[in-house]
Amino acid sequence: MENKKLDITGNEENLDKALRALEVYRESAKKVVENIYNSPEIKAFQKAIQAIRDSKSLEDIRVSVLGKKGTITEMMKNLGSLSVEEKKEMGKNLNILKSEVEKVLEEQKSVLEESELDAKLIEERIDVTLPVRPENQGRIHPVSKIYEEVVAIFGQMGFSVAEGPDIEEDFYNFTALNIPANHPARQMHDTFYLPKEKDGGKEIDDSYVIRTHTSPVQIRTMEKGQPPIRIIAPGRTYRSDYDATHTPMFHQVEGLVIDKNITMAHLKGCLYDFVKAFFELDEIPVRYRPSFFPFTEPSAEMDIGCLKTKNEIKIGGGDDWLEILGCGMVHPNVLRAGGIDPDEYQGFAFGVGMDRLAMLKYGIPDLRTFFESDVRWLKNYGFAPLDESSMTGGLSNNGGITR
Ligand code: 2U9
Repeated sequence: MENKKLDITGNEENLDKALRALEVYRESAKKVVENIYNSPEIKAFQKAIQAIRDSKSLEDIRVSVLGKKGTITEMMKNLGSLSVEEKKEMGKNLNILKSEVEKVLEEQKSVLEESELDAKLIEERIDVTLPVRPENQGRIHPVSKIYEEVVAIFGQMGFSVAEGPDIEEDFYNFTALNIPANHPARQMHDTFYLPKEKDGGKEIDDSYVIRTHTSPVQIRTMEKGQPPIRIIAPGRTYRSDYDATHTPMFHQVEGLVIDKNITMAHLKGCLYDFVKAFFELDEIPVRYRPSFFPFTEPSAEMDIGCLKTKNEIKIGGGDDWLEILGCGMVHPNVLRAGGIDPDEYQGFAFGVGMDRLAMLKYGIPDLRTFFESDVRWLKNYGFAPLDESSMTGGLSNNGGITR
């Protein structure tokens, strides 16, 4: 084919010539392609390639033909030794050969990829009929269970849940609760005091404690708004004590109801309903014994009837009594500290240890084991995560039997 630069800027004749030359070029190029494509060598190559069954061998062949030292690459390198005309002709043909070879290799590559994928899909097929492998499921801690139950019971009675900080100011933990400085109750609480802060070497007067009860939450609630108030304050509390029934961190739930004309009859009705719902019994004998707390006046302790045998306590019947909680009418000083006028409003309050409730309801003998983080213990005493406590759907889900 001619290698003249085509002049298409001249007359019609030149343009005609150029178009014809282009046509001739196309025809000859097509022939070369057809020739190569139909050549026995390419056909044999294609056949050999189609017989290859794995990608690795195919890649080896690609490298041996088209790689840096591959056959075609070497042939391309050798073009330098040919004359200009030969080089042009050979170069063109080699390019066509190269792209044909590439095409054959590519086609086989996708054939192999597809069949390898099919094989993989068959091999890795999921057998949906296999039984599920047992999984290590988490368990709900008995205290969390009690927490949920208590919230469900008081929630149905119209109480809201109030929360507050674990680190408390002395005022909220003691003073506002009618426990002034040097009051013996401060010692009774075995308080953890936080180190006093210093300002330029001078000790700051405010002292902080980790709360010894959740009562500061109620003071904070009273400060925020006027009655009616109907809240429970569940949460962690801290006292320096350690034996089978005491741990330095334990859980309390306290309740507070303040409104006009609230009496001890409301207290009794509310707590009676609570113990019946909590122990999932229709009737429980109860009694109130006079007691003393600085924040309530009068104060009482509530006992429930039970039967104590050698190994267990059966709640709800028998001649024995079990102390379950403390309660009383909120002391006028406490109402005043919370910004509420005791001549206008009265209230009742109660406090109960949630860990103790868990020990009683679920028969767990030693409180210390609650906080040892032993998964074997949790497996035995814990609850299934989806057994939600509710007043309608079952509180403890079969009295704790479905552990
Ligand atoms: C305010 C006013 C009054 C909360 C109360 C008790 C009685 C009580 C103990 C039970 C077992 C603590 O966990 S325990 O050791 N609590 O006996 N608690 S009355 O009285 C309040 C609280 C807040 C503003």
